[in-house]
Amino acid sequence: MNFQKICVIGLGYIGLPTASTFAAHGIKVLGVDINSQIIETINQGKIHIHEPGLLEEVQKAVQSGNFKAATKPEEADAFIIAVPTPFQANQFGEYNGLTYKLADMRAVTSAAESIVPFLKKGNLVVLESTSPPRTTVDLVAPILARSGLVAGRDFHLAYSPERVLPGQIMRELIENARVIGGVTPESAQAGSDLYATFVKGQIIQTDATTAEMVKLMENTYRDVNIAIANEFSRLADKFGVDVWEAISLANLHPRVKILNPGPGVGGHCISVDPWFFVESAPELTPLIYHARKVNDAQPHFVVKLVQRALGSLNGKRIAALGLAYKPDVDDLRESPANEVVEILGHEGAQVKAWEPFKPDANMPGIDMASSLEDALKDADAIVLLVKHTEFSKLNPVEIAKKTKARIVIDTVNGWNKEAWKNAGFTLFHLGDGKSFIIHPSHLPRTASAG
Ligand code: SAJ
Repeated sequence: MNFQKICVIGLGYIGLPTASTFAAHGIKVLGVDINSQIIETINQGKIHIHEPGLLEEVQKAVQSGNFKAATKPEEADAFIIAVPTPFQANQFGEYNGLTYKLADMRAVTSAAESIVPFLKKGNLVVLESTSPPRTTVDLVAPILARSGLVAGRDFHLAYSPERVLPGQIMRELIENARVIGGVTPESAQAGSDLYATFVKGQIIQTDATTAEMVKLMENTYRDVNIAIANEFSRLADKFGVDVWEAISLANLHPRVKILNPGPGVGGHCISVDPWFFVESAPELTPLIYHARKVNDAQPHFVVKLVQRALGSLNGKRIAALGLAYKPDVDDLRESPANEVVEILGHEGAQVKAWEPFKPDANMPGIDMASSLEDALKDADAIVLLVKHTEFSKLNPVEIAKKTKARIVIDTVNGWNKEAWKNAGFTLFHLGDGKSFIIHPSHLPRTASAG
């Protein structure tokens, strides 16, 4: 199939890179978003999100005349839907007394509705938004049928999941393998023809529901595996074992690859997508449900660890290092580090947080430090929450000069226990029961000591 003009609906982290990459490869692209400010920004050749390489691509695309943005779609050969699918804020599902989160599909619904007046015979529609299984056939196809045209007979309809990693989107968009699931084999072929415009990775055709499941399975697999690592950290803590040592030894087995425990699972993908399976079939997903619960509870486990290390949290001044949802990114949304800081505050600690990737962030309820020194200055303890490369490189001897704090809680295995001990610190690692056994304040109390 030949594509002269396409409409990309939703100009966020996925839609804008996708739209500008198509335009840079010679296709006329109309980018559509409900936010008129975003439209204005893009038509001026500027961008509203941070992603390396995106600004250059958008500027090139706008200057070439191939890329325009508007608030409404127009007739085109193909339509791509790349809108957010967050949680519903106040509605939860319930099964056997267990509550679970529900996907908010309103943006997908209205994007599909906006296409209806412009849909023509022979068009292609592709859904890219991460969605519960069967969304393409059960939600999108019936909406598009309001045009009088039938998916798979009069026009092509496909689902193609996005699997790019934030920070590397522009490269991964082109190089990653791409799965295209059609409601018919012809729809999958049409989708392949479209993405072959720029995708250099393998393009694999399947059916729409398989493609939806593939995306959810990838992120659920990772979530469940992080949950078991987090549960191992709790067991090791209880049994006086260092979980990091135990994991590295278990991983010597040729068929074992345990992931890293940490303060929890953040971001908008891995902590969200498994719920789409749970919502679609709560009776079939006890493992996925409980893995989510384990990871969601991990910030509370970290707070208990800090409390044990300090004896009490009340009035303690804590320097929290890192607020991003994972190392070396500037994205602070859905971050377990934020949650740890908030809970520490509720428990009576005075926390000052330092995030070098977003020093000016305005986080409600969080006292942001203006520098590492500012965070450390009056601290009683240091808590490492994100393994940013620049934190891993900190020299404990230098840190000792900047703070009176001598207790350090490392939740990500970023620091070497011996080096910090030699510099005069007592360092507690998450999941390291050994550090508590040797710490004098945690020896069992004698009867005389009360
Ligand atoms: N994390 C751990 N332990 C680990 C690995 C990660 O606690 O061993 C935590 C991180 O700190 C972070 C969270 O998990 O809080 C998620 O980070 P991540 O790097 O695992 O994943 P994301 O959310 O940045 O991106 C994922 C990727 N999916 C997979 O690796 C299967 C990416 O390829 C997807 O495109 C993206 O989700 C998405 O958009 O769905």
